Amino acid sequence: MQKESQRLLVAAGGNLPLRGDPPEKTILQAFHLLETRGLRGLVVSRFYHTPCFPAGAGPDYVNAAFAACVPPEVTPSEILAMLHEVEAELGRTRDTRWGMRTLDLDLIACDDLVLPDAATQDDWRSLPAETQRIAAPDRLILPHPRMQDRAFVLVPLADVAPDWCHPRLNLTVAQMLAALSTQDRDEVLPLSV
Ligand code: A4P
Ligand code: MG
Repeated sequence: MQKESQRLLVAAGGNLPLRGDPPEKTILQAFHLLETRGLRGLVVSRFYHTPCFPAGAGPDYVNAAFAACVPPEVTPSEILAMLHEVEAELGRTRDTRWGMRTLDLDLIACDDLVLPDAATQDDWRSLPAETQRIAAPDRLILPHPRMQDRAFVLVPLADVAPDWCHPRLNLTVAQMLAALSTQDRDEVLPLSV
C-alpha cells in the first residue's frame, strides 16, 4: 500500500539581510512561499542565533528548521528544486561554498530515505574536514551529509523532530545532538524577539 504522504525535514539559515530585512524575516517568507507551492502541515522550530561556521567567515546566522508533508508522488529531487527556487526568489546567489547568504534551505531528510545509496551517503558523511569545504556533491545526498556534525542544524531540528532516526547512524536527532560538545550546543541561542 502506498503511503499517504512523505515527511520532510528542512534546515533554514541566513546571515545577510534582504532588502533591509533580517534573516528571520526572510526565513518566515520562505515558509509562506513553500506552503503556496504545496508543502503541508509545517511544524516550525524556534529561531536561533548561531555563530558563523567556519568562525570568522561572515556575520552570525539565524537558523531554524521545520517538518512538513508532501504527497508521495513528489520526488526528493523535485523537493530540492523547490527549495532552490524559493532560495533564488529570496535573494540567494551561489558564489562561494559556505559563503554568506540571505537564505539557505537544506533538505535534511525525506522519511528514512538514503540517497543515492548507502555507500555514497557514507562516503560524503565521512569526508575529511579539509575536503568538506571544497567538495560539494553534484547530486542529492540524503540524509544531508553534514547534519550530524552541526549544532546549528540539530538544535532547531530537536524542536520539531527529536525522535527522527538517522537511517545510517541509527541515532535519533536528540542522540546526535547529545553527542556534540557542550560548547557547540551552548553557542546556539534562541533568538529574542
Ligand atoms: N546537495 C546535495 N545534497 C543536498 C541536501 N540534502 N540538501 C547539493 C541541500 N543540498 C544538497 O549546496 C551545495 C550542493 O549540495 C548543491 O549542489 C546541492 O544540490 P548549496 O546549498 O549550493 O551550498 P551550501 O549551502 O554552501 O552547501 P551546504 O552543503 O548546504 O552547506 P551547509 O551545510 O548548509 O553550510 N554557519 C551557521 N552558523 N549556520 C548555517 O546555516 N551554513 C553554512 C552552509 C555554513 N555555515 C553556517 C551555516
Ligand atoms: Mg545549502
